[in-house]
Amino acid sequence: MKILVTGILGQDGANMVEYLLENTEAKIFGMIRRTSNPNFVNCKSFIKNERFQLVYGDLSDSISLDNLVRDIQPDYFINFAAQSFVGCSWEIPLQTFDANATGVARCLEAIRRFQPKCRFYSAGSSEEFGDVQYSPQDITHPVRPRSPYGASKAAARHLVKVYRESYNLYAVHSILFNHEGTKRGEEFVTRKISKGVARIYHAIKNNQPFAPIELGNLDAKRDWSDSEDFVEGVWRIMNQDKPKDYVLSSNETHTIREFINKSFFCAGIDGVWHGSGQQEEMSVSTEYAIKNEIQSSILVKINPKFYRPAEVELLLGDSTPARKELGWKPKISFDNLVERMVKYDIDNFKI
Ligand code: F7E
Repeated sequence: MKILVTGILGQDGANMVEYLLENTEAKIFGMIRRTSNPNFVNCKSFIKNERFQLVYGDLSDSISLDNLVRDIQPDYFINFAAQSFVGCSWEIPLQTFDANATGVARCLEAIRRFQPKCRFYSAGSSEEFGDVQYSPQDITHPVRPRSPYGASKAAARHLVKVYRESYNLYAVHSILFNHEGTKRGEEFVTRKISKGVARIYHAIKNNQPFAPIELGNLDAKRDWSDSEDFVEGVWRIMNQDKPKDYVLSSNETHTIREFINKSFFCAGIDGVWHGSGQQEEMSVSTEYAIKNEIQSSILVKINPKFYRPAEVELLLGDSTPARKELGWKPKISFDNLVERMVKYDIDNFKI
């Protein structure tokens, strides 16, 4: 069995490769783009595995995708490559659309022309639901994106459906709600918080002053899971008798503020909130400051530059069908996820 995985330098692609090496006998081809300074930090566990091979390709280059599919003849093509940062998608809307939507069309075309038996997975996003009409959101929720990123993923979803129905391909575009972990990119809010908490934890331990974590909208609500649980769900979605799309989610929602509270709690730092709107701040409690001879007091403050031109205020998934029909269930709770991320960043802290 041969599996082509894209996006392997990122969180999901790397977790997918680890999962496949552990749970299948397949040979895995991991596609990367040519860049002058690639970062293999997420690939340490498998880069030298004899069942793993790095290959060059690019979602913006149909020749590379055609050649890979024609030469490898993969049984599965799992596409986790994307411009995945919503916040940046207003600044690079065309690149976002090219990678996330047209890129998926290029993958589908390569499969249609050179290996139509190949099963294709396109990573859908709860950002497609956007300005939500009801909660919890299931797979039938209307598409109402609020960002160029959300619009690009919605376009990919339509393309997958069109190719599946027109050419009888096994192509799925299942909706992933937010999913995080210790491989998460540092610009996403959860990792920004866990890394910031680790930085402050070490400053306090070494009696040093520290700068606060600067964040945007703390009221947004997200349905967070661990990416390691999701890659198992993706593999189940790819191995049904017939292609069908699902939602993967924790079925719980939490504000950014709750993620912050839990993170400082995990690090043993006692914080209190005060102020409101752009003046809202979290600082160390007076008792904690006295006991630990703290050099600085503000832990979190608002920086409006992290507000988005349009926000998705609430996401809450309903993954009941995936749980009932695929036997999938997330193993890592919200509390475990925060604990794992904060502990990992404290243990691996480097200045
Ligand atoms: O933002 C708020 C921000 O960038 C989460 C991607 O994997 O999940 C992810 O998209 C929330 C938003 O993720 C900061 O406004 C506040 O409401 O971590 P995020 P995201 O936009 O939800 C979906 C499902 C995907 O498909 C995406 O690829 O946090 N927020 N302050 C902030 N966000 C960031 N990044 N930085 C802040 O300082």
